[in-house]
Amino acid sequence: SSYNVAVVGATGAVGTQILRLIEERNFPINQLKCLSSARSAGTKVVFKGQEITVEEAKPESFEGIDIAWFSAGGSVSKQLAPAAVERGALVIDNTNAYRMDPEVPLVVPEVNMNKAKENKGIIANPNCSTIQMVAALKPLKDRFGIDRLIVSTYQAVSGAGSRAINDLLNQTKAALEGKEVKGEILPVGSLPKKHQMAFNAIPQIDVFGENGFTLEEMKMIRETKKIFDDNEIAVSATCVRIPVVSGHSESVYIETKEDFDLEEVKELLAKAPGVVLVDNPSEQVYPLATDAVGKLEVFVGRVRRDVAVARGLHLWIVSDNLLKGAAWNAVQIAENLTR
Ligand code: 11C
Repeated sequence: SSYNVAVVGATGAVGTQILRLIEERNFPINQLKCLSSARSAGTKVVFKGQEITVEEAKPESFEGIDIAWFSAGGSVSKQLAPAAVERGALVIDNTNAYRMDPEVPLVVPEVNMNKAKENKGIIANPNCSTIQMVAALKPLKDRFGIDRLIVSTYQAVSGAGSRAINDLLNQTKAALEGKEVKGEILPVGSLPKKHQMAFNAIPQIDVFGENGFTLEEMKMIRETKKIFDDNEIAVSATCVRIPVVSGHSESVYIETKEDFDLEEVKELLAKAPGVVLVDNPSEQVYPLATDAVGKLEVFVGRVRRDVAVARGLHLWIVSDNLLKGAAWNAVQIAENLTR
């Protein structure tokens, strides 16, 4: 069978990748609707050689739609996902709007695809930095258990959308030409103060909460517990934006419940679905953002035991934040459900 599908946010950084994936992978489509906010309506996109005009997303847009991917921001999802569900669509939502809703499964296929079937019309796609981390940790958690997890991220600007990419490129050019460098988007579009992103590292992704952690950090903490269905796991995060266009990198430290053998850890990672072990330090081989971009997998390397804590393990985890971190995870959920 084939499906009537809608892509909401079709002109955005993630929506563009969803369209590319469902085209390249021949997702079984009967009808495709490209939707967006009023601002981008009228834009044309090309799908399988045909020009499609992007329409403004309205409740009626979802009449007859079977599957709707949403990636046009949380407020659009809050406003329109219920209207899509009422009309019989399955919504796969890329935003933060429904992730912590107890009625909504939060799904990474390699970890908890079984939860997807419990949906009541909406399935949430986790935050990009969470997805790549839990996909890599899943086989280790299953085998050894995890008591504690500390992650520091090195996140690409495409996570903040296509305007943030342009901002980084413009700033870099200005800096190299010796002109004044003025940030326009980052760290947070909606906050008054902007920082230089070119040649910099910014320890703020999204707004700060009262506990001193940013929303991005709290997303990693809460989502990890929900996806692993484990409230006991102690998770802490520091999220940092770096001047990379795409590909999030993460330094992850875990303390396992049971003793582990390092060779077994590597074997488990090497055969885990969706995970590629890239770990040969003597040859300077480890995951790099530049190698991960355009790929669907999560890359893991720098696998080593902590020097002080016997059950402490360090990993370096890299993936394309727009693909496994967003578009691919969302398309993969749909592929698994329709197969
Ligand atoms: C970033 N992780 O890199 C964010 C983007 O909750 O889906 C993803 C925001 C989200 O800026």
